[in-house]
Amino acid sequence: MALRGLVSLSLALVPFLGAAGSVEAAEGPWPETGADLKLDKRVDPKRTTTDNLVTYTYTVTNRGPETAENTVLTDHVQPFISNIDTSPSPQCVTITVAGTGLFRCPLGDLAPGATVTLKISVAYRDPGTYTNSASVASDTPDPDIRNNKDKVKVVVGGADLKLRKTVSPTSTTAGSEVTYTYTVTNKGPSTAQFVLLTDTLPEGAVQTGLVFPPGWDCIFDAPTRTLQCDVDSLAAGATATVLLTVRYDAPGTYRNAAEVFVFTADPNTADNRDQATVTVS
Ligand SMILES: [Ca+2]
Ligand SMILES: [Ca+2]
Repeated sequence: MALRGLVSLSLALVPFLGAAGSVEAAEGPWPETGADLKLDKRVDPKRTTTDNLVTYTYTVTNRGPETAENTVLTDHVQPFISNIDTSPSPQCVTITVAGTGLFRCPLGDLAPGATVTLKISVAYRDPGTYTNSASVASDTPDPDIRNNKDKVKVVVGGADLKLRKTVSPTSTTAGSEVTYTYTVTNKGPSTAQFVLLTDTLPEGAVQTGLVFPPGWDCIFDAPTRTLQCDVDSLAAGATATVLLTVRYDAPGTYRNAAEVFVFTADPNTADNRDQATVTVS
């Protein structure tokens, strides 16, 4: 399912009053005064790929003993999301500044023992490691601010394509055939969508053969000496090999680079290009 650029915010406010004392009892004595807010933040899944939703879950607990007045949850899950739907909850005000994902959720007054759970689902467009920290605060003094923040990390992978180009033999005589081998590997972790391999050979190259895998579409344009191959998708871990046979009728050193492009975000484009050299005598 294509979720590129899609971000949804769904907030489920679940007040849970009265019973938290027994739930929290194992964590030690409660403070004498103020309102000890506690935030727990989770993300699921912790590893994902571009365009797939990850869900952040926030659990805010008032460990008491007093009511936490004007409690506010803030987070910055960003700057990697393009849009946030603020409609599901009027209690949460989303602030989007130049594509950032700052948001704040006023939770009102939280009674001692109250727990509120919120969920936010986002899709990341770009691969990377995203660490973000949320915090909770109120107008009531908090005897222990160490538990008011929580941060999580999510790793978003793309499709890291690698191209290797070789030529055999590397030296030959004028009019003899040489074969270029293009090996395209998807190092993952996502499926690569819309892969394009292109190579414009040096002047003088005359194509004599072309072999490519099932599912691929390859053409060699003689006037521009350009090879173009594409495939709709290449699974993570998959390798495809294209063989192009040419001859050079004039002596010389022929060197050029081929390149592979992919619609899915590639976290490392340095290995998307490779060159080969053939010497013709
Ligand atoms: Ca606290
Ligand atoms: Ca790459």
